[in-house]
Amino acid sequence: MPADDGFIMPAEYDRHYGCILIWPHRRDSWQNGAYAARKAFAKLIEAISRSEKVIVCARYEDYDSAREMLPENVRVVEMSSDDSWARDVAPTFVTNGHDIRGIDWGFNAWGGLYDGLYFPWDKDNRMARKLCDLLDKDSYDKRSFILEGGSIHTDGEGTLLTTEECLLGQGRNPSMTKEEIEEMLCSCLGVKKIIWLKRGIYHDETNGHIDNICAFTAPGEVVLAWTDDKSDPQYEISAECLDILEGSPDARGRKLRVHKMYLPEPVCITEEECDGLDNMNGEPTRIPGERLAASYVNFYISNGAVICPQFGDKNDGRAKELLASLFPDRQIIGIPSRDILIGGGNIHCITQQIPFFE
Ligand code: KQY
Repeated sequence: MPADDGFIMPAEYDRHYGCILIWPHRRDSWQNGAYAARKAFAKLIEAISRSEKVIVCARYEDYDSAREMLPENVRVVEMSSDDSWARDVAPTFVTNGHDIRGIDWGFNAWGGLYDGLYFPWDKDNRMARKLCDLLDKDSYDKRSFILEGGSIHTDGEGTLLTTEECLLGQGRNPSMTKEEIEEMLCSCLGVKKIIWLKRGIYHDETNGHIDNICAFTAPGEVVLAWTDDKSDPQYEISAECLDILEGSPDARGRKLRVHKMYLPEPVCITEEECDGLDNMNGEPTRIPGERLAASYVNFYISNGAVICPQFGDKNDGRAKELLASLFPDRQIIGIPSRDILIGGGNIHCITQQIPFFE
């Protein structure tokens, strides 16, 4: 187990070797054969590749498209996948300060047969091990425990953030108690304190992944997705998170500084966008007017930049200004990300950092 051998999960703001993404292809996730999503992924990948290595996994039939649309300094490797959520299907890497290893969690498409989002998911479930092999790094086989990378955030100093909505739901590990889940996370990731928020972003189909609502920006500091609109169901959820965060010292006993990150106005999918999505098993995957889980918290911290979703909303600039104040040594890059959001997640969900190793 990583904790016993000195390997821990570092924070995302620690130095990276690189980043993994998966080229989008699924026609019931991404509009018009994923064309618009590919353009958004390509912008993001170019931005990340300015300061760290990027590996993009593409299916055999999409290899040429990825190679043509991506910069030369990006490595494209052929690998099968069910969809494109690297945060959730790539390994969670742990480090001992010199080398890295990958944790191969079980993946069941966010809830398996209980409330999962697609079936089958076996190609996704094989990716973590394949990526460890590709990087020539050892892996821990934890496939008996269902976990997605988007459901955890760490500060690299012993604290982990997650949500009860996701980790204690019926679709992941229903036979485990909260204490057993805590033990698993502590031993695998080298953490000492888990801060449990109750719920994630309203109408988030991942069952409330932490990475859409709250993220560490430094030891002792977090951003929390926020609205002042009391008539929005999100208000009560964010207010409850704020109470918990303010009352939960981190693993080193620090009171967390919570920065409110104002959400965009509710973002809903249009009829035209729904028309661009294929059905899944004869049923539409989205309905016109459905609220999407848009949040600026779903950013990625690369070595040189913080890359943040933009929705064409009045709060786009405010989110970037907050990040600029929290990351004065990094460039803040906004990426129009509605075409990623339509797939059900955002920038953080489609990236997985590889910590630096010697
Ligand atoms: O947000 C994520 N981490 C994944 C979202 C998956 C959505 C599948 N349609």
